[in-house]
Amino acid sequence: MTTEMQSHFDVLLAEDRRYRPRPEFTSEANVSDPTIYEKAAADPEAFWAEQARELEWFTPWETVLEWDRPWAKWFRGGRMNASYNCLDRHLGTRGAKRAIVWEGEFGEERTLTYRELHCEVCRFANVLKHLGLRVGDRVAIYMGMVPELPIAMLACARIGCPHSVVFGGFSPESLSDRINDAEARVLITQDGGFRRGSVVPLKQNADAALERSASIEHVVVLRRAGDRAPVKMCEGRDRWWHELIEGVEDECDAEPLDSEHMLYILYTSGTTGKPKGIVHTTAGYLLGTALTTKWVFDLKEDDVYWCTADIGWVTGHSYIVYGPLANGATCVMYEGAPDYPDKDRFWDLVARHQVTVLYTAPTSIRMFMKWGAEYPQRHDLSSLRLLGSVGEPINPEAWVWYNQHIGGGRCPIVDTWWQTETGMILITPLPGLTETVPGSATVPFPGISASIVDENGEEIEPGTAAGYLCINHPWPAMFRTIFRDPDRFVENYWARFPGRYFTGDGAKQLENGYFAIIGRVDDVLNVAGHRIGTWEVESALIDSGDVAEAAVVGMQHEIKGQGIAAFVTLKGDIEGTDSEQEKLRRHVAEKIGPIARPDQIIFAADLPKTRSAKIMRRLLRDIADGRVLGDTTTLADPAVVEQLKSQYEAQGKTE
Ligand code: 7RM
Repeated sequence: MTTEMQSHFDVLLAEDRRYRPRPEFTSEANVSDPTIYEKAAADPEAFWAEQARELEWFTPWETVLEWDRPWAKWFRGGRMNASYNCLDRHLGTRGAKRAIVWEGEFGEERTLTYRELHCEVCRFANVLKHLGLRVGDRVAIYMGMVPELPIAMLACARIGCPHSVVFGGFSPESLSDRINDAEARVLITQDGGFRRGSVVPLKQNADAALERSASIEHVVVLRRAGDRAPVKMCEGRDRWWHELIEGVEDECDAEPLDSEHMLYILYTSGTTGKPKGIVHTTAGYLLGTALTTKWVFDLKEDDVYWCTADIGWVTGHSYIVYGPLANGATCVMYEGAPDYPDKDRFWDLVARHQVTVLYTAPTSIRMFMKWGAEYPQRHDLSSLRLLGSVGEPINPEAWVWYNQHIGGGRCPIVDTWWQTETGMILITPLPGLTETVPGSATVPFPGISASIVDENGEEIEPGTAAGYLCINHPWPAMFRTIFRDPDRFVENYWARFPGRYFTGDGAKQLENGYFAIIGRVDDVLNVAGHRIGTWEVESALIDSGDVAEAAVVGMQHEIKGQGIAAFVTLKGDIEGTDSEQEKLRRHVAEKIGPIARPDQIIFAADLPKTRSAKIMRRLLRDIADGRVLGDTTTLADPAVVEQLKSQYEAQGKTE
């Protein structure tokens, strides 16, 4: 941590930077009794059990928690179904209520009531059964933001087939890696998706992926782009969605699944190796996401809720699909880009659909800030009553701008900290109770215990130093393992600080106990709220064939929070030209996906290494951020770093 950062934290708690909940908000809030924290802390299992009774169970559980560290079983003996809880349960009271209000990039609209959504999910679940899928078989889903994506997920959940959703921006190779690891039998995709007016050729990418993925027996293709994305259908393997559902029964019993039945796998970047398959199970996950949705977003019956994430990431899984639908909420879903056709698209959507709760990422907020307040000012945003932030630390300037220009100064902001692994929000304000402070996610959710520890695992006193953020006790939506790699699960998360879950984040507790998250302390970057392993980008660079050695580090980026800087040593006589830079950038984008495209590529004759030949990333980070260089005494060859620095200054170019 830099001294600059230290002073940044000291001012966070200044009196003029505190936002108290307005009494009008508190009096109507879902949670307004502050003793909830003590009650939950006194007996977390009783707390979770009480909340779990709000869900619909086919068979009640026998034990709330079995904790054979780090292996957790929540609600053992219980049977339920996530799709049933998101749909069937609402039919009596909310059948005609809007579940999904979808808008395509070109402005077309589609509304699905709970009854209609139930019907579509049942039909598609029957289709999946007819394709021969049985409980436990995995299904890969590679789609854009269309209603059929949540329909496909809920259909899988209904028949007990874990889904593995792969973000539509990922490359064919990323897709096939994920299919192969999960050994998926069916792939659901679409002809093409729309983004900023152009077509993303999803089916074509899927075809390329399937050249290396033998486990897939059937491909279901949704028609979305039509003539704009011509596809080749592979005889005996590929079928159109609309043909398959024709005449299929619209009733399909929800499978009564064990509480610990695998609901889904979602791949996320780690420190080394390929992305890891994060495994979430049924009952605990649904409880965690449903309860946090209700309490953190203060969700009421007539709210119109919009989470702007893509369902390809965990935020979309937990807070577009499972959490909101379990609450019977009306959810807005938008297919396209925020600047299409113009930079006011989000605000146009908010005003037209009368959105009341908006959940988005700091990267987007910083982008809106840069575009200027004139865009939100074009629209009436007075329907909004609560704002959320997720994915990265939100800088106080962006927080204050969000509050003023989007929230009109009247909406509480919930800065929610959580991870793919945690499944549910863990550190967050409760909007009717918690005094907020721009730049801090505030306090653990009721029933959650978090600490900051030092190198030796000793707890650090609030208001003193920064350290490692850990969660001290199991929570219901926690991931249960890494798919087919239990050793890595233990090693990565539970071994470093015995007795605690290590998040991989650095953080500090302010004097009042509030948590301020600094960012990842491992070799994982957070680019625009998306996790990318430095190792993945390095492998992609090496794979180009031109690179002898590569070291990738994060660099400060005005909008994305973190950008990607790659220090590269080229092979033999390959020259470090502009076109070589462009070639490498393009190669990484093709290999992983456009989100991994490096912002800077710095060619270097040598990389700074210790005498034991470890690349000193700390120094590279200092160079990339233009800081005074840290300690260089352990370098094998101190001249390398000076040379690098001057090379960087001469050729480093940000896109
Ligand atoms: C939900 C999600 C997780 C990483 C996490 C942090 C960072 C997320 C916040 C945050 C500061 C926040 N899942 N992070 N939320 N940092 N304040 N409110 O993003 O698995 O993709 O990423 O994101 O570093 O470890 S994720």
